[in-house]
Amino acid sequence: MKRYVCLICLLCATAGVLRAETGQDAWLRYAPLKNSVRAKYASLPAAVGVIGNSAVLNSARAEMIRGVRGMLGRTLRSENEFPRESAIILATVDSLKSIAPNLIIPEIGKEGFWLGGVNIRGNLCLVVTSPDERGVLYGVFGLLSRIAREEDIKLLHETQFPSAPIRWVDQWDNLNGTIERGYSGPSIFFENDNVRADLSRVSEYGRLLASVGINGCTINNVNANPRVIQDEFLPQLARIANAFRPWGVRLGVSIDLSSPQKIGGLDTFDPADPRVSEWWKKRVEAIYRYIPDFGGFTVKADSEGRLGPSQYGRTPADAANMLARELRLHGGILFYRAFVYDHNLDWRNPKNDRARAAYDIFHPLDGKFDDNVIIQIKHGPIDFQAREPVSPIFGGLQKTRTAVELPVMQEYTGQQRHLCFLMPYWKNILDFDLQSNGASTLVKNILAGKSFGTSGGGYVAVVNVGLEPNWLGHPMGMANLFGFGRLAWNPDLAADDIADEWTRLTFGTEQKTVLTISNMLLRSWEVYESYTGPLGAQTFTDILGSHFGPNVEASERNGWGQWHRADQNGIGMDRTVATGTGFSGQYALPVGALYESLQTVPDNLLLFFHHVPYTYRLHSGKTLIQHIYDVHYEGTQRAEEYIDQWRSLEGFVDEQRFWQILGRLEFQAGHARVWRDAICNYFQKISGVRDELNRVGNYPDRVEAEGMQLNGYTSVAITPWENASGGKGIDCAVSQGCTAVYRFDRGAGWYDMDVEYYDLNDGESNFRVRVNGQFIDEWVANNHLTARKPGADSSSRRRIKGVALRPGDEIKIEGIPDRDEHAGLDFIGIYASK
Ligand code: GCW
Repeated sequence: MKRYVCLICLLCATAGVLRAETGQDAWLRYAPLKNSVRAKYASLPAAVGVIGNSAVLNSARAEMIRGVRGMLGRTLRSENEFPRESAIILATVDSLKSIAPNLIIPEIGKEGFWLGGVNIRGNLCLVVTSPDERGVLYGVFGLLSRIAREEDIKLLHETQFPSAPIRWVDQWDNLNGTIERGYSGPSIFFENDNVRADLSRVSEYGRLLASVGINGCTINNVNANPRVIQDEFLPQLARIANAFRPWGVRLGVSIDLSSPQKIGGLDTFDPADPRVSEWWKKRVEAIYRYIPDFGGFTVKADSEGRLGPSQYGRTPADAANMLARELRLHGGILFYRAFVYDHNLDWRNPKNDRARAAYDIFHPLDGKFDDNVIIQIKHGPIDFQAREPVSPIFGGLQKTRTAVELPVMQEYTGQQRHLCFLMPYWKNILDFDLQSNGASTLVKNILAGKSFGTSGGGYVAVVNVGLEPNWLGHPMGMANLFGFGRLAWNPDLAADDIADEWTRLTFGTEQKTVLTISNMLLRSWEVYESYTGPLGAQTFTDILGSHFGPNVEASERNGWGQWHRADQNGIGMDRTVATGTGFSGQYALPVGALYESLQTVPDNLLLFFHHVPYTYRLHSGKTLIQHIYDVHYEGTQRAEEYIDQWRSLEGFVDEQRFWQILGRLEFQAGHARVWRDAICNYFQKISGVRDELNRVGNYPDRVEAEGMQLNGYTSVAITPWENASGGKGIDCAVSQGCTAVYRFDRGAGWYDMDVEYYDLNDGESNFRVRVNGQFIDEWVANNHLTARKPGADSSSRRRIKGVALRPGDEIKIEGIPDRDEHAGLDFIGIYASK
């Protein structure tokens, strides 16, 4: 037996980079380097010396040892004293100077680091130093990343420091363990209204965050449960803070502004009432007794049903400052979200515009916020749409610290089911010049405090990792978390460089792997945009429900204000000053004028600013409607191409991640087609203008399920109609199962077959396909989608390749329902194999 175990060990060891990986290690795999590459690091010292003793420095040391052991197969000697040999030295600048007073160390910005080789007491040392302990830890990660990417470290002399002080992530976790807009399993923090007993994933998360320089995390939903700051909960919060502390990640919580009333026994939560501020003072003091380095509060108020200061005629500044004053005494920060708007807007009034809200409310308050208040602003004026202009309020707050809020969790960009690498988008935002005050004011410089001379704000991402081993469900989704951290650290990095770095760390340095994956990442945002919400139409998704599948009309005729105003004549919101809502006037003149004019507005934001007819000609020369058809077909085609691109990496990526990602890409390609057909059919019908290429509504290779010979299955109407091929699907309510039969009537040959089925969240139906009774394929509908009914949120594709068919063959689909999932089908597609 022992011999077999050893043999298995040996096999694992020699399998090298291709050992099975769950994705849990993300970009911190420290995979063994090839022998030929290891030689590059032969001169790396054999010892690591840490000057000082603290949780963060201990993490830095442990990480250094772990990384070198993983990549180079050597275990560094760990020294507590200053080593008497050549060593890697981890120390703050002050402690280093106490040992080597004559050492010349360059100026390093706060939380930054310097990596360099120096001679200390006659020994050549590799120094990782920083003004603060966090920076030492960041330096270690920086050094290890270089080794993992096989870069030279011989002549190191490198200083780095972060662009902005706020580099923070938010989690929208509920205390019951669910996560609002979380797509990767339950919370790593909470379960059953308490903090989880096992917080090992929390410290791992802290490590991932620290590795890209993130220094804070707000752990609970901005739609906050007041219990999170009650006395009995504080010891539990302290456990989370303890798990984060070794990684230099400060803990924050979201609070409910009405807590004094809800849990405090007061009859008010008016921020101007002294009893209210007294109540908060006591809460804050109690929190700091348990968590001396507590980071601060995040506030969502007067927004989507959350109560706020407007109830008492007070402003966000009144509420924010009242809290900030208490936090300030202990070094805490107050994040106040600018996501304040009326979700009961009258849609009949063409002058109403949700996009205006942040500027209208916050601009008049500029200069009134205390210095430890950060106004946290979603990047666009609406809500994480696939394309929006930069929110003008970044230019409208010149005496206030601001942070941009970015969606790592891809709420409106495919929810980690679709590949959508957001760095190219975020770069557009950060590099955008708002030209406030007639001078260059790039968003990244505003955030850094450089444009208007504030003490700097920064970056917040909504991440929503869950208990799934690979954190975000899609291993590729982690590129957005990595990229977020890298951009917050250095917004001058190019999207290509981030893609390249992430791919090397996550999948290895083989050129083919790096090129293939980087290419896929870099075009994925535009691909996603093209089949979901082109030309700045924001989104055509179901805004009233999942935010996942298409539903054009869900945006309209309700108070949410995510209108695109599509009607028989055209699409788009008129946000001009001349004839519309006046939103474009919230930008400084040169930018506002660019958007105001049909001549100069970029095509990709056309429908955000203007309502134009379907026959309107874009700068490209195409009509609006034909553009919509074409980009949906092109985008879907490109999503389809990901599959072969990814398949070309078989053998280059470990099997576990290879198959998992392939599964996601297959789903995406099928779902892109669902999107394409829904949007194109909807607009063809409403506009009355046919697709010049006659693709829309014309599917010669499809057999509608409702048109097959049904046994047990019944035909059901799908709503909205455009979300199913032919507007209908079939449903099996018979527990033993149902069948749908089709007699093949085309020429003999090899065919690929698609079965479009409905995968709901409450059941795992079974499907089988037979040709003339011969078993061909079988699968279980267990994609774990969130949908509760058949439609575009649940529509999934099973592709069966290489089926030999002859005229007259009987194709039979057998469906066996499970619980509330009724083995539903939309259609089968039969295509000549390529
Ligand atoms: O986009 C909306 C989301 C809500 C979210 C809200 C917000 C947490 O659909 O789920 O609430 O934004 O950002 O506050």
